[in-house]
Amino acid sequence: MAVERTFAMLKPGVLQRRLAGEILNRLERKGFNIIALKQKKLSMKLAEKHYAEHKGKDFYEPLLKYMTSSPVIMMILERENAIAALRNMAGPTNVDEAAPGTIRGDFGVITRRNLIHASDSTESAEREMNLFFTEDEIAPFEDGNEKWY
Ligand code: FUP
Repeated sequence: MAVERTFAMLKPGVLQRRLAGEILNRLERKGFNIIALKQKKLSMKLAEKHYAEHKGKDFYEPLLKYMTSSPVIMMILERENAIAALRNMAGPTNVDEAAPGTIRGDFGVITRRNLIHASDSTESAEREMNLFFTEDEIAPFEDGNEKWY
C-alpha cells in the first residue's frame, strides 16, 4: 500500500472542549506522522472556499458560522493508506451513526460540530493541503519506528 498524505482539521469545538491532546494522541498512536501542524482562526473567505461544495444547502451558513467562531487546528498527516484510514478513524458525518471508537462516535454530540474534518479522496487531500499550507510549512521526517508498525 502506498504512503499517502491527507489533510485534517480539528474543528472549533475541539480546543474549546480541551480535546485536542486526546485526538492528536489517537492519531499518533495509529501511526500517522504529523508533518505539518498549525492553529488558526479561519477567515470567512477560507471557510467558504473549503466548503464550496455545500453552498446553497440548508446547513451551509450555520456551518460557516461555526467553523469561523474560534480557532481550529490544521494538519497534514502521512501514513500508508492515510486518506481512508483517517476517514475510518473520524467515523461517519452523522454523529449518531458514528460507532464508539471513532472520534465522532466517542465525542460528537451534534453533527454540525462533529469535531474533525478529514479529506475524502486524493483530489480533495491535494486541494485542501494546498489551500491551508505552503510547501515550507511541511516538514517530513524519518520515522525510526516505521518497521515496527
Ligand atoms: P464529511 O466529509 O464527513 O466532513 O461531511 P460533509 O462534507 O458532507 O459535511 C461537511 C460538514 O457539514 C460536516 F462535517 C458537518 C456539516 N453537516 C451538517 O451540519 N449537516 C449535514 O446534514 C451534513 C453536514
